[in-house]
Amino acid sequence: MADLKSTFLNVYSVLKKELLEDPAFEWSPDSRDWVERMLDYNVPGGKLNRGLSVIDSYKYLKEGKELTEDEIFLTSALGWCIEWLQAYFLVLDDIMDSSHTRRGQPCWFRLPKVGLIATNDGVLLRNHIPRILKNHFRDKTYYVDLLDLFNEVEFQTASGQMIDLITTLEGEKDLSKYTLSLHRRIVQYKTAYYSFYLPVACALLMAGENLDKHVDVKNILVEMGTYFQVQDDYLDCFGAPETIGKIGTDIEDFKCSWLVVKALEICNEEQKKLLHENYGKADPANVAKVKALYHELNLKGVFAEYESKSYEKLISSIEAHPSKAVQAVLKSFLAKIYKRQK
Ligand code: DMA
Ligand code: MG
Ligand code: MG
Ligand code: MG
Repeated sequence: MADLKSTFLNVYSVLKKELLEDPAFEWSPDSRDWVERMLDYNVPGGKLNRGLSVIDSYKYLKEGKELTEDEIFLTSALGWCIEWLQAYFLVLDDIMDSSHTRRGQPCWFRLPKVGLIATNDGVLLRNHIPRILKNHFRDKTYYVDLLDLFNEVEFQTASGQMIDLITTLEGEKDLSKYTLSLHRRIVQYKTAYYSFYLPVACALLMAGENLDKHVDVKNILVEMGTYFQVQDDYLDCFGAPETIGKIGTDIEDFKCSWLVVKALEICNEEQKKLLHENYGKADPANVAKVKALYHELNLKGVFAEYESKSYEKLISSIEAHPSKAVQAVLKSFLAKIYKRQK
């Protein structure tokens, strides 16, 4: 495993070097230094689960056969494209969510030298993906499908971000619209497709599969991604910032978080009034009141219940899948996130 990760990181260096020598641009030392620093700051510092799982998934699809050097490089390159996509969305997400930290360091836009240049860096990160794909997949039969897949998933993610953001619009702050079905719609689009479906879909394309024949796999992965974002919402409030590498902002930002949806479901009239008065305010005193209510409502317990139920449901839908190789892919993915603390 440590070995796989170091191989994966080596591929990052190769891809970065190619991008920094991209012949479509006349590089200067300044521009090269900027992009290199921007990439090192934003691309490789996460858990790398999404990226690594392309390699893992492809291995399972090959049913244990040793991967060739070339296959290892290509699956890693696709994994990195997902990490690039993630970096692009996170750089912009942190600006829009007014976040302070990410992966244990200040958000990129918080660096005094960076500021809103971060928005263009986001655009650059996004542009790097088709450049990597062109460099390494242009001659593959599945090249067009790969481009199409990344385009589709990017569109879904950006649309999810849009609905995540417009529900919090100033002047329209209305907790009564926060239901489980709105929450599900937001998280399915903003998180599940790119974090769960995309890595497996990349591996399937490389293995010569037609994605239209794997709608059942997609549905399970979207379920898993939904569970993953509920964990993210939970950790935003109850996680340890030192462990998750970020300080939560969902209460301040009036987000349609799973926690507030659950709180609204189980609270009495008086508690509802407290939520209406304190949710979505930047003042730490208001935030503290919301957190105290979450404790009072035992949302930790409600979440623990949700977590084990989701796990059981996912395992039974995975076990209903006809292919053992696909089952292995999905189970290994689930094992990586079940009861995660970060
Ligand atoms: C993240 O939602 C979704 C994308 C597409 C980045 P979020 O704002 O809850 O993520 P985080 O908690 O990491 O800021
Ligand atoms: Mg955010
Ligand atoms: Mg966000
Ligand atoms: Mg979050």
